[in-house]
Amino acid sequence: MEFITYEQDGFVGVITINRPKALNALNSQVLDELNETLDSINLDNTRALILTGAGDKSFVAGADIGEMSTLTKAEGEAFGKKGNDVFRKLETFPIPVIAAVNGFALGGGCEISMSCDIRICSENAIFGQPEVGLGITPGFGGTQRLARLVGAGMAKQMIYTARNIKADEAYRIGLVNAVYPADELMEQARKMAAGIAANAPIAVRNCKKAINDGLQVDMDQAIVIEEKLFGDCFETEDQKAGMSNFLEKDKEKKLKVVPFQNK
Ligand code: DAK
Repeated sequence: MEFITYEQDGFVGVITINRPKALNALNSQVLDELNETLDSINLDNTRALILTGAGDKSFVAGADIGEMSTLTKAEGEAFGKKGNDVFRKLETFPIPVIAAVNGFALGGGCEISMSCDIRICSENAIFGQPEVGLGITPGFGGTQRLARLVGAGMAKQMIYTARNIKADEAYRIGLVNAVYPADELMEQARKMAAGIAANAPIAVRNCKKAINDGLQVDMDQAIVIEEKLFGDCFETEDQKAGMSNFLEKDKEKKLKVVPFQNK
């Protein structure tokens, strides 16, 4: 792979978009490699992912404007589908994905971070949806995910004005969960990922699915989704070990080492 690196650190996988000369902009090759990387992850020994960008200036500065500038309508649609498919794969990936946003997250960069479950960023991070200035709409889910995350009013302001916001404002409006000094960001991301990975893997996966699927439907249907995924946890090694550890007051025995069990 030329533009994506993958590193496995215990139960945590770190994906780095590595095209720093173009501020990690997303061209077709980056999207293809990201897709392949996600497909190749061994879900039996990986419980959380971190997505970040190479270098200290940019997470992802958007879709590649050079590549897009010459696209025909049909090619534009194909490029959009490629991006949307990868972003949706990230969003519905069975395990949690943390975006460690280390600088610019513009256009497709902001959008890819919003396909992740959790966003944390460095103090120099800049978020924005500049597309209307380029004559296009946010096309990798920006109009949909931003409004769901920060509310329609704030999303509309950001998208219509194409104004970028700094890390502290992103934190204030709930776009990111936390802001760290740049040199602490990855350590904090790894710490959070390790904390997730230390919990019962089936339960964590089912929580992700319950939240994602439940948000698409009304509350009556959402509760049914939750009940099913709650029920699915029973009779698993995780559930048996987790509850018996509590009942036996065995603080040393951690369910955290139970390997992922396919039911
Ligand atoms: N694409 C391609 N190259 C980029 C790039 C980008 N988005 N952003 C930066 N680069 C390249 C620059 O061209 C420059 O390359 P060289 O000239 O060195 O070869 C290098 O990265 C360094 O950038 P700068 O020299 O500009 O660095 P500065 O520090 O001066 O400025 C900047 C940093 C991030 C403010 C600036 O680079 C910038 O404004 N970049 C563009 C940001 C942007 O507008 N991003 C949004 C792109 S639009 C679709 C779905 C989705 C999308 C499209 C279609 N469909 C459904 C069809 C998504 C659209 C977008 O993301």
